Amino acid sequence: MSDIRHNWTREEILEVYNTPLLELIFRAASIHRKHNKGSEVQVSSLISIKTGGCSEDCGYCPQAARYNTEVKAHKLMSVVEVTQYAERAKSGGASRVCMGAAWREVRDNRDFDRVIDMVKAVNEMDMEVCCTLGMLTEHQAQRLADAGLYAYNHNLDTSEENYSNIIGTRTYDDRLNTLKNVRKANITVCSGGIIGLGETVEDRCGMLHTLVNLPQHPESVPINSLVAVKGTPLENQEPVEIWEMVRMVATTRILMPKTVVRLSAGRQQMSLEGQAMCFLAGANSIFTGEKLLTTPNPEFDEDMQMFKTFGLTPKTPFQEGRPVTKQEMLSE
Ligand code: SAM
Ligand code: DTB
Ligand code: SF4
Repeated sequence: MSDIRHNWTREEILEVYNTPLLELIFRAASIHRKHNKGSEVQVSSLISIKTGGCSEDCGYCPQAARYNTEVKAHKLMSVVEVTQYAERAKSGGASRVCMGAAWREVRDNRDFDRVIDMVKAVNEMDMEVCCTLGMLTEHQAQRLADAGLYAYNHNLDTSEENYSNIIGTRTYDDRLNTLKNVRKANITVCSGGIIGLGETVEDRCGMLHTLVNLPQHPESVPINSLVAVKGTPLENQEPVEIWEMVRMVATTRILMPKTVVRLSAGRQQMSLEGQAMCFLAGANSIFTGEKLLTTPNPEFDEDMQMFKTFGLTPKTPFQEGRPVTKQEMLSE
């Protein structure tokens, strides 16, 4: 049977997830090395281009306006500010920049025009550009693609069954519809979720079931571990054990052998040994820089020391080829 499948059942996925731990890690590590360079890790940098004041009610998120958190709202950054951040990220070895906005959805207004200019500017700096801006229409996705956007991040976050316990202001189908619009525009898909929301193992596997059975596997799957922020409804959630993170990473790797599996939020709370297990089990991307969007991340120097200790090297950009924009196609 091929390693790349789109017909996984939930039972099969649960069976993988519940495999005895060391056997699970071994299986995931073997698949990882068969399909990818085991020592290569993609380094991405996050920029919060518009912070806080979001109208959604995502129970985990410090940027939702309705919760009383310490996040200070900030209007959309200027293109110059963004390129300065991107320049710094590049000199630190990042091959991808991800621009995040605390929006429910993109609106066709001047702010979106400015984001288009940001995408063009970072693309010209020879880095892969990713955006996460909330829901998108087909036309908006196409505009981003034409500006040279490489990837779009839009997480399913949890299973369809658990979704309404965490988020009430949009549906699972809304999320899937945006992913469809992103695909149609030929932008690569980045979609994953969070563990530690109070979900069951079945919910984790349910989310992976939806992702793996999409017509095409997402090119990246971020696995976040909840950063419980004071003032959010999930502020008192117990932290997940590192073994759960390892199991989630390993299962994602086995299900989607060629996908970039990103160790996302929650690294600040993980030991070096825990992160080493995750890399062994197939994680091959991280966010670097002292901040994620609003919460702390390990210091850049600590991460570079970790790469040295583990013998990891940062991945260079565009190994899978550059996206061809409509304009380039027309001029050929
Ligand atoms: N507003 C856009 C959206 O919701 O798609 C983009 C930004 S939003 C902050 C991106 C993702 O960050 C969420 O889907 C969620 O998976 C993750 N996230 C947000 N807050 C988090 C937290 N406290 N802990 C872990 N992950 C978090
Ligand atoms: C993703 O899956 N994780 C990143 C990125 N995509 C945009 C965001 C994590 C945010 C963690 C909470 C914060 O820093 O605000
Ligand atoms: Fe808004 Fe995104 Fe946070 Fe939800 S996750 S509240 S949509 S910024």
